[in-house]
Amino acid sequence: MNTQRSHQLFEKAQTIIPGGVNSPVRAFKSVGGNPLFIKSAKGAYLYDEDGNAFLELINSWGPMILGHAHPEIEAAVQEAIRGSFSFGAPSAREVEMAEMICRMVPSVEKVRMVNSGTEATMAAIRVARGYTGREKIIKFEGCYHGHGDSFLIAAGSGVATLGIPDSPGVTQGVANDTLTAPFNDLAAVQALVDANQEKIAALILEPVVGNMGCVTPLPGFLESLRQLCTKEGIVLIFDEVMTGFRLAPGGAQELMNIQPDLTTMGKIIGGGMPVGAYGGKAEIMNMVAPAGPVYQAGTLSGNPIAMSAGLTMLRILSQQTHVYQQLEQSTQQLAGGLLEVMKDAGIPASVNQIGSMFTLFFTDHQVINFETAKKSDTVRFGKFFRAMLEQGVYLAPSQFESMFVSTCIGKTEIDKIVDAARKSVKLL
Ligand code: HOZ
Repeated sequence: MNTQRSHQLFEKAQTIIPGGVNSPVRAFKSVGGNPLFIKSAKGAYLYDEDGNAFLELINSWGPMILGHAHPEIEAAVQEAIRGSFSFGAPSAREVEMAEMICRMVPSVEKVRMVNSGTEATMAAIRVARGYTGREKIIKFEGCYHGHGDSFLIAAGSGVATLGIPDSPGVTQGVANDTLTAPFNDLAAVQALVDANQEKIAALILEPVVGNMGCVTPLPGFLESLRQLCTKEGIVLIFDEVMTGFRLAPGGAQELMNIQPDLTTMGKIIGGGMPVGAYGGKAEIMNMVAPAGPVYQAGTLSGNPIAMSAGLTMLRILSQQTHVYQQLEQSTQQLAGGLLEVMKDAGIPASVNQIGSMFTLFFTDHQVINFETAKKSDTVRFGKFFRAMLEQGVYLAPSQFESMFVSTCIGKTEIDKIVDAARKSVKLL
């Protein structure tokens, strides 16, 4: 495969951008080789600067549920652009977006738009602290909630990929206020709560984790967390940046029938454009300025172009709910096909899959938390990643990320990916 132009761009980028990329996982550090520079994408395919085409399973880390450059979303953006790019003042589309989110997400009564999932989670814990008058938060090892200081303790995703334990630059005070427990371990959460009575403002988690690879909650885990938080006056925050609108129209909370107090959302509500939001019970959201004393603001929040893209995608998803069944079926087939390839080749592997999210772990242990995810053979994953790339399939460049399937992945694409895997395992 000719990657000369990508190679040149990476050489240059490293001299002027830290590590040559604007987000660490993209650097391919844990899988080896140099990152490809993407020129465009359409449907199920990415096209790089050298003209190579890749069937892809990242979908911008979630939002491209309908595939890249969906014609209706493209048209909505073009239409919006004619009315300028940013107002820094309220617009009707923001009201429409808030109505749409409140209608689709069961627990959200009021919502505030921001510009990324990171902003959403940072604001959500500030609001929870303001509401409860408490300072500590609980998060789970391997759950990633963006790069806010409080969340870089035992964070999954890029931090795990690069083997960075906890980031320098996070103060001891912040670290002291962040308590961590293993995912799916209720006893550990109970112990933290018992040891910190009346001190815990919020418990935040990805209800289905995407950032240590895809990890699902064990039966009863979310229900027990809900009960515990209600009993102890702790604000339960679901980070649905990846799962919101993807696992069901109302996200993981609809699928699993659990109502958090606050929900954080991200790129999906921008149809892939830079957007985030946090919302939940009106009583808690009324703490946010100017309704209440907790400050949070942003010139680009509710940006008209991003609102148009996101609204169009959410409208399609809320009207065509059959897509969720289609996504579930195609993802099951794809994940099942890949697992079979590994079994046939005698390679230890396991798959976690829910809706259109899945991870193929190179371990035969069941992966239920970060500890078990780390048992995966990451060197073998790297070889598999590179072999698949050579066959024209672009996987997430880390064992500790979820794959995201779009509606553009049908039988033909699944067969191609499974076939590429059959060829690739010969090189492992
Ligand atoms: N680790 C991020 C997703 N979980 C990667 C985002 C990016 O590189 O764009």
